Amino acid sequence: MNNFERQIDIIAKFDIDGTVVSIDNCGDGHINSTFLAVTDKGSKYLLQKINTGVFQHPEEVMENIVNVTDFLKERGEETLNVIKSLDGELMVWDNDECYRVYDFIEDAVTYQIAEDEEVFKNAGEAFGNFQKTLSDFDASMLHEIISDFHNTPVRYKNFCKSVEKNLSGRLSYCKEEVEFVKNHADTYGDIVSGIEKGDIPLRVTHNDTKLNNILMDAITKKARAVIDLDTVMPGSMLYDFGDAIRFGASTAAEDEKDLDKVHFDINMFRAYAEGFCGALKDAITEKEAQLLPYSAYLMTMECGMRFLADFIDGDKYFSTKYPEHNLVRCRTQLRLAEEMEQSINEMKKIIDECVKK
Ligand code: ADP
Ligand code: GN1
Ligand code: MG
Repeated sequence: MNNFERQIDIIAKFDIDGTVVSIDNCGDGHINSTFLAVTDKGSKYLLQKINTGVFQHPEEVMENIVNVTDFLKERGEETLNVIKSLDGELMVWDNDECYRVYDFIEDAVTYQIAEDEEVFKNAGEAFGNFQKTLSDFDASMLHEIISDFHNTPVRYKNFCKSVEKNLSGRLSYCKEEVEFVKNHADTYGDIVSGIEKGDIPLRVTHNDTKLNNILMDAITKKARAVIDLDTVMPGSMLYDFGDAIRFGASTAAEDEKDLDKVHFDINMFRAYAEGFCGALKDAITEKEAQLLPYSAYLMTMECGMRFLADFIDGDKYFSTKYPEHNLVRCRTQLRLAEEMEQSINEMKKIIDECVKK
């Protein structure tokens, strides 16, 4: 049986309208395998093979998603719609592979790069509203999907272990990058220690706020739905802000090879901050406001060290298209983090203006 036949077989186990006539790759995520399926009745579905290496308890992921999306639907938000299997299950296993199906959200686009400030400001508003809406959601209902997901000191410890083990033998190709990450080791602790001390509140957060995790209306450029809800967990608003900036306030793609093209764009930072802080203004504490600029730097460093650790481990976590892909991604992140460090005061001024408005 080829892949296509296999997927047709799998999606037929879900409660869909009609018989699938075509299946194509879809989207550009680094974790799951995503396909668009169309039936003979013209209905479109999103079939996803859940990465069970990353999500070791997919049933918990699906429970979180159903609870969160039910809550969002009750509040009138457009969101993912889970299609159950004919047996009423949230996912279907095929040997060791685990699949789920969503309605395909039509007439929407995802951006791999923030094309203009308006798009990015709208994204900031959407992620801000997402968090604001979920402030009434009972966090105790959520499973912790990946522990220490944004615990940067723990990420750094794991990074050091990867360097020590050098499983892929690739260490000699990335000495400079490893040095850069190690030289910044004393800058990784401020969010985690703030949470531990009770200075930074835990909220229900998305935790993976890159721009291609929002579906946007192709014509109006307004956000339609926040997607990729696998990592919705208790976290800090600083994670959601910083992670979005690391991806969207860059002048180039996350995997741009020519570093001369990669810069931190302060105007994009302002646009996102206006959208995000505008939506959350009344909720942002003084401490959070103070750390928003740093969160951009920290989430960027963290992602850089994750890409680098994965390169050294031999590409076990993120999907890659060529052998140096994770190293190329790491380099853009380190470049951006370096520029963000230099722009901290400028970022602070912008945040001050945004939270005062
Ligand atoms: P990953 O975890 O691998 O990033 P995502 O859930 O983000 O996977 O999906 C990958 C891409 O598939 C998204 O960036 C988006 O372009 C597309 N996509 C995901 N869900 C839907 C949906 N329900 N409707 C339309 N497109 C979707
Ligand atoms: C992954 O799933 P995706 O591609 O939206 C990763 C994020 C990283 C991002 C880097 C569950 O996001 O944490 O920031 O890649 N998701 C997971 O692009 O690890
Ligand atoms: Mg995604």
